[in-house]
Amino acid sequence: MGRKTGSARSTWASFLKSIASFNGDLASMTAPPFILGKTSLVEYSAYWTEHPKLFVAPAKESDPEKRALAVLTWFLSTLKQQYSSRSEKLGSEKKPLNPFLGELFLGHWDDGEAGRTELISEQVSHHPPVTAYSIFNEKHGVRLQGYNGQKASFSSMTITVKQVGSARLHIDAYDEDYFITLPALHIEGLVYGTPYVELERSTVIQSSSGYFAKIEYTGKGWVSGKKNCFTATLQKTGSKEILYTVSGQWTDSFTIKKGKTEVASFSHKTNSTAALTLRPLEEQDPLESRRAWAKVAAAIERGDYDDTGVEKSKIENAQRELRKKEKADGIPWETRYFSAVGEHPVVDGLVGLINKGSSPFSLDDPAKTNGLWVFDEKKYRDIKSGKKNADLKAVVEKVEVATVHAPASE
Ligand code: HCR
Repeated sequence: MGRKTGSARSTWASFLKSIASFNGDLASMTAPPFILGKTSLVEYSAYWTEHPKLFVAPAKESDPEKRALAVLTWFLSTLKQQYSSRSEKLGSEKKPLNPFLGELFLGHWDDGEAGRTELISEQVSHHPPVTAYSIFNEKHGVRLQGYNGQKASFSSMTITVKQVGSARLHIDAYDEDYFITLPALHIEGLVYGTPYVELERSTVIQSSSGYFAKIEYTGKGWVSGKKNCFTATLQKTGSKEILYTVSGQWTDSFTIKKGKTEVASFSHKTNSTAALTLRPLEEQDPLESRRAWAKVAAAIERGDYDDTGVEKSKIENAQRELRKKEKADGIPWETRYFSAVGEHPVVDGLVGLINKGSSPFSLDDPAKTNGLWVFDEKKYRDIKSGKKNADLKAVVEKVEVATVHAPASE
């Protein structure tokens, strides 16, 4: 158990005992203080685009097969940030802060070549917890949107997490869509007190132009013995011919082959991530994650777990008060950038293609994510043009009032 003290060791042992019977809602899991992360889950959407050049690369390919390969390459490049960056940086996986309803994470990446890529991430549901995001680069006309929640179970000393939801990439110039499913994962290293993520099973990417990629996560490779291994193939939907095979470690490097010939490779060692720009804390509104959680994050940073609890309770109580008020007023919370829709023809079409290609797949029941979430361009434009400012001011004031009046603890 590394360098943990005797009391940390016994806290960890009781934590392991407690999760043996938890209900699958990761947000409700009470983790020992030393495993608490300072980052809210609403921030994790940024992991999709920490390589902006790869994100926009598909738009530069005029051949649909090459575009599909560029999408697959970009997707594979995102896995390390999504699933291992925290354990690499902090020595172990951490339990993220549970986003509150309406929490936002807004920023952008500026890159000489790719231009500006914008990020909008919003907590669109609290029960069950669901985060929606929209990431777009206007210069290259590449747009990603999606939403996700998690369902967890515990057995044989591992937490297994199934992701509900999906992502969708759109390339304006070709009016092309890519439907992307999200990997299941499990947490390894729990017994040693150094949790880290391993991906499992498979994910698929289906394009409207008729290309299908399947990524199989094999964990520790049988031959290499290395962890985080995968093999991916790119085919025309419904065809048996494999156009490209990609294999390697999603945490390190991979090679792309046509038949037996290597045609390209990618390594995280030579592809550094781009820094996300956020507004200074004092300019952010109270719903923005870093501002809202600033006191909690500072308390975690100082290792002051009493204060962490006090500050967390202030936010949680303020949220409870808001929900009560909304109920009393009969005015439910309005998500700022996203809307839940009854049906999604583009996604349905892409899922239809997957099934036509004889890879049976069905979408998650929308009830599991409190609806099918889409980026609402109108809401976004209204906010950008200032049309929605008055409403936002009211919401912000409401939150501030609730925060100020919230009792310090339950
Ligand atoms: C499972 C997880 C919370 C969810 C995180 C998700 C699935 C969120 C959406 C992102 O796009 C991708 C993603 C990456 C993370 O790897 C995954 C987290 C890993 C651990 C965390 C648990 C809630 C932490 C459990 C606490 C342990 C350390 C005891």
